[in-house]
Amino acid sequence: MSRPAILVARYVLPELLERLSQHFEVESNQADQPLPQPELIDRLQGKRGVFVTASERIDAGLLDACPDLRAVCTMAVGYNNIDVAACTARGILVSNTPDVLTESTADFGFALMLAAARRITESERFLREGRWTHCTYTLMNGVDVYGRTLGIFGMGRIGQAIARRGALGFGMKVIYHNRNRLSPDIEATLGARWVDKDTLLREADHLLLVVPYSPTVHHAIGAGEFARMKPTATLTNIARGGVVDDAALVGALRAGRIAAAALDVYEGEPKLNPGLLEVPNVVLTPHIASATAATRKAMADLAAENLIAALTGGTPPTPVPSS
Ligand code: 8YV
Repeated sequence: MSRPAILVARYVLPELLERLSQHFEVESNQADQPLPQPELIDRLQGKRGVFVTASERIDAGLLDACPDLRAVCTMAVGYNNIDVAACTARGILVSNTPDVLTESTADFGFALMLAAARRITESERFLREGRWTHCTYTLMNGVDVYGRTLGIFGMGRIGQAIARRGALGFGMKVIYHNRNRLSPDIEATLGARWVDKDTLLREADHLLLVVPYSPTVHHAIGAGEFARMKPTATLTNIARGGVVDDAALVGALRAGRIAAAALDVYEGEPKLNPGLLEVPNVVLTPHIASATAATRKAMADLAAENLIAALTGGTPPTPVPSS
């Protein structure tokens, strides 16, 4: 019997291609340029499985055009780029990569928040541009983190890891808003208190967004929310572009409605709202929250493990909940 054919839609380490080739006829994209949708569909013809990242759009149109697909395995914890209901309706497995990236992503989210609070990237630009002539009382005064109130919007694995960093490492008071409350014992362990969204906005000194993207949270943070935040507050988004109204954020940063922001994800990425490139009080990184070599390898290995199990009669370790 011929071996199933798969497409590895983005770059992976050569040894992982080798591992997949032990089970499948593998077509790869080591050039790692995201495939335009028509080319992705064309290259998926006859394929039983596909390895994707958060960049590839797996929608009903693609699934209709690729009737052989049986498994979509993404190297990401977020999967809003995949129409899971359409996959489920066609009996197609969808998997993601939770847990293996939790700590790296939480580290990065906390680092971004610190960088925004203490104006680290703004200070570096100031120094590199030769503008530092002497120390002054107000030079790059930021806002404190230690002992302040950490607000977390979205309290899943990554949000809880961030809460641990704040409560245990920085003596912070942790409040959170989530669709579902955590159990009392987890709240006690984290020292976290559930609050409604309005309270989260009003009380947080540092607000971190780690909520999974869905239309229900599109522009969950916009002009109205910035108006309710402290003028000394910072906002950090490591969730997904679209959770924040980036145009409203530019306005809030320009007007000083909040002190600073840090973004790893953007509406329309890799393009950004041009205003974000003009305001000094924002830290900008290119969607790298999970990007350590070890964690990227663990994510790719887990996505491949799901693909192998799904297409060889095994049990995929991390299927996403079917819609
Ligand atoms: C991905 C991410 O690695 O896991 C996610 O949801 O956004 C990142 O960790 C990146 O999007 C590439 O897939």
